[in-house]
Amino acid sequence: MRTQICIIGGGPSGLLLSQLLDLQGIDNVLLEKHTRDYVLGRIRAGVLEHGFAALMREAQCGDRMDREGEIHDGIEFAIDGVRKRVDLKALTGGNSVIVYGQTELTRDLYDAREKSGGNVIHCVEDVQLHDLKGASSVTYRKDGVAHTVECDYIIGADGFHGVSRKSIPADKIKEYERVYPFGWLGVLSETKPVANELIYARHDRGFALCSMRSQVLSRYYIQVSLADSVDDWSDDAFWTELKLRLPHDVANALETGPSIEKSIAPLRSFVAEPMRYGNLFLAGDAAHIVPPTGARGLNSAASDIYYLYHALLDYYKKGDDTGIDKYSERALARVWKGQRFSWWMTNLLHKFPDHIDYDNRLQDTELEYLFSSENALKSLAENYVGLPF
Ligand code: RFL
Ligand code: PHB
Repeated sequence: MRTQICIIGGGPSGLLLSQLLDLQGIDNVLLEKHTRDYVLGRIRAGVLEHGFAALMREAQCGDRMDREGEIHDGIEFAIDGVRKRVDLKALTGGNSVIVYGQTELTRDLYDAREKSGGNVIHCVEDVQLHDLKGASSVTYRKDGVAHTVECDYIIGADGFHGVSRKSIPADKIKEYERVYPFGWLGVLSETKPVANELIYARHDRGFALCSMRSQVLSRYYIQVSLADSVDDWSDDAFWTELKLRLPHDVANALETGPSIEKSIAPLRSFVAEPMRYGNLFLAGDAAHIVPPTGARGLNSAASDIYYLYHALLDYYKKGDDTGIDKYSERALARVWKGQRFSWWMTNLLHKFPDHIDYDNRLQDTELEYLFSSENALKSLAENYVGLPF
């Protein structure tokens, strides 16, 4: 089979690019390792930047997001039991975020690809990338049969554990990594969210987050030890610990119920650069990971797709390869800003097991400064709603 672009990975990055290119008549094939149901079963991000939402609309996939997603003009911090609101809209001169689950967004993208007859191939095995600096191709097996896709460019959108990044020679890529000494235990429950806006809680027992997917679906997280497993946490134990970390009025108002999903995610910061090798372009989690505290991961993936889409459009429509040559540099400039913000939010709000008293006092001071300075709050807000592409 021959195509212009072979996309590896059917997560939000790969699907969004596939849809955007297809609308411009740029031929592409998307290879996904798992079934659609498996991909949709992964409960992940919930907060979309306004720029990402605009890209979803451009991909003609924004209708349900605009109908069912909730616009949030602010977030709350709870510092040792005291609630403080960050007015994102006022601080950024009018920008907000949309709370709409990654699951729903991915479902919309799959539906759109299906509707326009997109070539999305699931359950591929043994994906291999060939001749990245020449006549490139991708081989895979499906149902025991070997296939080859010949293409101009390959997009590695296959997440952190994918094959694309690993296909780049080790001496041509530099990896930066920080692993945090704790994880997040997340619970999804069919309960009414405890507040109208997200609450990021800093507490001596550890960080907690109250988030949501809709008015009848809540998402909560607590910081846990890396030694913990999901089996160590019954639903009762989770709710009890969450309440201990929240302000009294929030804890009293919390509606609890059976968890319908419960998982532990380790926290990691990671960047691989450059994001291009020959005809291979990395995008999204394949090239970078952030701890979820700043709600940047999916949004950083979306900004890669924005740069990549425009680069490919210029190349195929105008014969201009500037965007292609500049992709890695442009994408990384924004990726690193997302890294900085996520690292900062993580340091600001978590209990670090290895922190000495000095570090803890600095954390207190950072929070005091943040809520005493409009400029500091503006910086937080402009990063949270998303820096311009
Ligand atoms: P994905 O979603 O990992 O998709 C990659 C796809 O590639 C497939 N794949 C392969 N396909 C073919 N061949 C192979 N060899 C393959 N290997 C892998 C996989 O099956 C998969 O379908 O990467 P993508 O598309 O770049 O999307 C990135 C986002 O998923 C991720 O950044 C966010 O979920 C991160 N994240 C958050 N981001 C936000 O912007 N806001 C948030 O509020 C937010 N919350 C979160 C998060 C991530 C979390 N976890 C679990 C890591 C909360 C959590 C708990
Ligand atoms: C979520 O709802 O899953 C979520 C929201 C905000 C974050 C991280 C995760 O910062």
